[in-house]
Amino acid sequence: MAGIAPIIAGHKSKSGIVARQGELSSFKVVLLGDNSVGKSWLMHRFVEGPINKVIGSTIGAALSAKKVPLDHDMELKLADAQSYADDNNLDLFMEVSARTDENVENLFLTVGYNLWMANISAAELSKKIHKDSKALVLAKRKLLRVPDTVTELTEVKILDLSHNNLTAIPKPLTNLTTLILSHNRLAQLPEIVVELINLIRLHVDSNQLYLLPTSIKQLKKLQVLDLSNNKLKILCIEDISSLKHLEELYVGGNPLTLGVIGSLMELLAKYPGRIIVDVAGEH
Ligand SMILES: Nc1nc2c(ncn2[C@@H]2O[C@H](COP(=O)(O)OP(=O)(O)OP(=O)(O)O)[C@@H](O)[C@H]2O)c(=O)[nH]1
Ligand SMILES: [Mg+2]
Repeated sequence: MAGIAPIIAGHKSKSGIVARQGELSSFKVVLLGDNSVGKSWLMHRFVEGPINKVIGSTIGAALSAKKVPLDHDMELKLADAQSYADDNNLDLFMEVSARTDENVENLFLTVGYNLWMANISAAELSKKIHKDSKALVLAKRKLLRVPDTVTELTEVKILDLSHNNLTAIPKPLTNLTTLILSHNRLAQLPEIVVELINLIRLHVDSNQLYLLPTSIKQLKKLQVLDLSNNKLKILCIEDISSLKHLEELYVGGNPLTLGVIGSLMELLAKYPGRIIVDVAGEH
């Protein structure tokens, strides 16, 4: 399949008012891209559904075209498109097909949610804080970035950012006791996390972590550390054992070496009944 890579820009409605959940939010979206990459099809598929008519070229200016045969067929490989996106620091990369409807709604909703969140004020965001638990749940928002305004909400104790598309997080709140980053695209534990010295629970499961920084030992109050379903091959057992309050450690679903698993078992034997270590896969 040929790669279709429209660039999308947009802005919130003229009123400048950001809608609350359940209210309508309107964005103007502009699809930019080379000729015939599928911009019109994509928009049609999202707005009107299956494409059962011929959509002509969208011409905004005089245009002439000539077909030139290529020496060879060209196919854009997904990996090449991905590295183009990485090299150009594109926030959003996903394979989309207007023909098969793959990811079309996901693409537009991702853009919409992110535009909405990028413009949200601290006052608006603070209305989402759960009064009793002081929890702020921003899970499943298709977020590519955490709104900077989060850092102003110092009363938040529990921050749930799970099931987004985050590759990084901004300086979060030092008062946090629970941080849930599960199911994102983090390749490393954001450096900022080890500064959250009041953390008791840290969930970073189902990301792309390949290393746990040694500075994890700064989190002296940590009781629960969920690292399952990442890409960890090694774990510094010394760092783990220096977490004196650790009660639960989840490392299943990582390609841990046998040596590491052996050391974990030794750790368990050393502190019988204190730490539960789960090395089994998905849980
Ligand atoms: N296989 C496949 N073909 C597609 C898809 N989307 C578009 N096409 C093909 O690409 C052609 C061009 O799509 P358009 O949506 O008209 O492209 P455009 O980017 O709007 O082009 P201009 O308006 O000329 O700039 C269509 O006639 C389809 O044959 C897709 O998801 N899959
Ligand atoms: Mg068009």
